[in-house]
Amino acid sequence: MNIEKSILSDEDRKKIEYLENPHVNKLLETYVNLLKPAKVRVITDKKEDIEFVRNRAIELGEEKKLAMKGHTIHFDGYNDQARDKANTKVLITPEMKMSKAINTMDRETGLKEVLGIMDGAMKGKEAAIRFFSLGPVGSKFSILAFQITDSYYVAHSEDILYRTAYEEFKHLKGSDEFFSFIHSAGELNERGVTKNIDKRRVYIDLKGNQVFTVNNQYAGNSLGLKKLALRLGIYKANNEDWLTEHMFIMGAKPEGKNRITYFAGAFPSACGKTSTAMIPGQTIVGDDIAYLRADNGLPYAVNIEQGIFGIITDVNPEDDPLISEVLNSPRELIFSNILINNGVPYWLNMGKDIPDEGMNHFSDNWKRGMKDSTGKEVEPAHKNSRYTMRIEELENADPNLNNPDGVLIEGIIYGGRDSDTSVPVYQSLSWTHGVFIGATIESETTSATLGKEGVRSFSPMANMDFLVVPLGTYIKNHIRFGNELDRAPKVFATNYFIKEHGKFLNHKVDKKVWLLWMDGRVHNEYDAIETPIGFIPKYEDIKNLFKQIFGREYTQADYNAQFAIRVSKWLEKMDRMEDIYSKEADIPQEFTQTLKTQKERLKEAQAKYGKDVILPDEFL
Ligand code: SPV
Ligand code: MN
Repeated sequence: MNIEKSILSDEDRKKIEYLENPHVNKLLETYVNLLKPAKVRVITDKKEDIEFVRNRAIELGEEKKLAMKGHTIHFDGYNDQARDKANTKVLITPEMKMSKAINTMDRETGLKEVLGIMDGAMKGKEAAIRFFSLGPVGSKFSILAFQITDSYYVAHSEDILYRTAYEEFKHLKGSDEFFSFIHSAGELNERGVTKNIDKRRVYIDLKGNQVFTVNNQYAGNSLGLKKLALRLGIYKANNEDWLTEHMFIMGAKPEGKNRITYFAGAFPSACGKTSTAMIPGQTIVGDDIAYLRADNGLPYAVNIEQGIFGIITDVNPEDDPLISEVLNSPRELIFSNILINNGVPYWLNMGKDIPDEGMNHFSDNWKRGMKDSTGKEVEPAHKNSRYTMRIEELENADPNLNNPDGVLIEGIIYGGRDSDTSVPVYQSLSWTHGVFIGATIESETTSATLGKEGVRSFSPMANMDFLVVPLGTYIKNHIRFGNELDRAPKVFATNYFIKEHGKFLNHKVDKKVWLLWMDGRVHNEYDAIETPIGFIPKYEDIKNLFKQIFGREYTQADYNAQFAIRVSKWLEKMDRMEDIYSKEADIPQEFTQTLKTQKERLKEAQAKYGKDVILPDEFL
């Protein structure tokens, strides 16, 4: 390896040579010489190496210790608080087809641009070389990942979120079967945050199985293994015969029944995904990304992560008791972009008064009323502020979290945010209808984001931001995956956000009832009512579940308001979908047909009952 001794010490060089992998050598040599760090540290699986990373993040000022043992705070730049969709591009060659909605760029042009920006980006900085496994170590599901970063916050976060796998690279026996991620936060300002945000780029090179990301720190942009690996995984899975999904995995464990039933679920950001994966009394395998494979005719899944990068806004002891417990006790935990006052963390809607000053993502001396350069008042914490923790820290961590065989998936849940159309929970009429439900997920913007409220954004399988294959290919592969199984998972949809007169019709905790109904459906314990949109629960079953779980009275009026089929609203949704999908090439015929028949069923019901809102029991 042609890297100077002053940059790569003999000891670190030996760690690389031990792997006997010419592809690793080449990557290291190429990108160290391009990025020009002052020093390179090779991090193995050894405790002392991991500890070095943790300490280095603090020594370099990327994280600060908080009052509670093990807790640290990291700030991203004021304009680097979420995924940068505009500058995230999929690099393609002329023969590669993509949907129009996917942000693409010619591969050669993109590589030239991003490598140009990366030239010398690590000057004066220290780079960490990391080796991880996406999925349990040694599992047939898993894919290895190589990372170069000059952010020790990134390297530290990845230790919490992923399984370290330096030794696994040795087992590759020289092959190039791994993903690689090259990241630099670029030049930093006096607050230690990325200075050249205008040169922020996230370029996904599908052909090269690699991602280049520069001038950013926010984890959704910077952590190779999270949303960057998700894209490479989607590409690989869709060219093979399995699925890479933006899904949590959780185990449903109804009281008094000696069983566990695993569900995987896809929800767009801020639609209750983590809180579904964390429903009290159940177990969690993962909250963000899953690989699904068929084995002997049955679908199994692993969490590619071992930690949670969760939204902290709205987390409070009443609604999220398990997460709150972790956030309020000593352990290794990174907070990001919240308010710090006297070493104590504060975030939005935490169920406690927030001080009027402190250190936050805007300033070391933030005071209430401060305005940013656009005149907008700066909130104490960012709405997308987060915590980074290990799943095994949670008391509801599932025992199969690291099982290399994965868990058997018996149910799939699609979530959305919809104030006026869908019901709290329903089940698809078939696997293909389930794929249709997933492929028509929408989420509404809320008052908490800029712009108009209630604008619906479309995200098939909550994966729109990450799709790197044409939508038609993706849907076709989904339909095939289930059809080839001996027992496909039952497919459900949830909506926690239905409103009447501007008020939510459900409490946050009600999702437990919907989950246990789905669990019962998987085990054929409940009858259901067939409606044009799918199967909905019967009043008695839901009433009993509310009584059993919360000791709460659930009235027929509650049920009618929540489970009425709002036909014209559904037809509007079908029109929106028709509009979107008519612009896509190669949509499978089964999908188009499902859309057509769903529309027909809705119209027939409208004609038969002569009204727009049909109460559930009318379908009996
Ligand atoms: C999401 O937005 O879906 C997340 C957080 O899980 S991020 O890492 O930004 O993608
Ligand atoms: Mn996510």
